[in-house]
Amino acid sequence: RRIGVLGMPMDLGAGRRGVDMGPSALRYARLKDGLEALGFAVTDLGDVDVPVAESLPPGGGLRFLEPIREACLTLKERVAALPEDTFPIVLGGDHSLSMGSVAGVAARKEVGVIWVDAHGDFNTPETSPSGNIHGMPLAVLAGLGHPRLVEAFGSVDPSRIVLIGVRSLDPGERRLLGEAGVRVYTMHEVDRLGIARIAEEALDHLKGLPLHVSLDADVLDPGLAPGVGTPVPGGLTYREAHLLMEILAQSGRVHSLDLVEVNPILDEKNRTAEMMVGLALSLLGKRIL
Ligand code: DIR
Ligand code: MN
Ligand code: MN
Ligand code: MN
Repeated sequence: RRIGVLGMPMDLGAGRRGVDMGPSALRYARLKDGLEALGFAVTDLGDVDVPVAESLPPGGGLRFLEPIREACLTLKERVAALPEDTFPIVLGGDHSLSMGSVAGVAARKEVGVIWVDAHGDFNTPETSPSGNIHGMPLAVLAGLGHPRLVEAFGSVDPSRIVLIGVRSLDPGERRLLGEAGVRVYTMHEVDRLGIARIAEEALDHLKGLPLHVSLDADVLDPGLAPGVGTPVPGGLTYREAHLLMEILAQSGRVHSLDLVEVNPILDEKNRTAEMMVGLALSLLGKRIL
């Protein structure tokens, strides 16, 4: 029962600054202590080197494509090199880092991906209204998008991806998600079916696969998690989010986790990081009884 924690202090993929401080905020919220209290042997492997925006040339084309690619390649190698018995938790940082973390775990074994997010993160350079790469990582993982990214990180069949909590899709990514055959549970389905049924359906859809969970803080209702760059009203409640994590934990199939998009500059105290740490503990088996 080993856990390796890796920080990825990157804000190059986001439209607003400050999400590079997310790893510090999550550590400050006592992630390591909480995991140790559950009985895990936790090693903090420190941060991956990520250049700060001010040190980079403005450059044309997709914003910060090459430095993001480079940092994500490093993350991919670090994750892929972890011993088989070590559960990686990657602390973000903007969500573009998940290109590296997921490609890293997918290099070790075939995985199913549960992407818990207010957004689809399924834009390509052609469909993106913002040009921000954190709106594209799931498409890249599924093989769609800029060839420099797809060739480095394309690693998951779209039929092995489940999106949960979605309530904001750009028109182009909405079409692409449908065409690719990604299973999408929007907040409409959360309301109609309940999060427990969705969790069970997701586990069934990804039957037989070890799972990677990528948790974007903006899936939570902004009232609970104000420290995010792109808040969208009507998110998961405290109880829905914990129940989702608990049901996934009970499956015993989750093998890796990203905690992303925590922006302490936009937060009230450190509430968002504290929420995310609580959810990580539920995902790793914390129970009331
Ligand atoms: C928007 C926002 N769809 C974009 N995406 C975000 O910029 O592509 N993803 N915030 O988490
Ligand atoms: Mn995201
Ligand atoms: Mn999001
Ligand atoms: Mn196992």
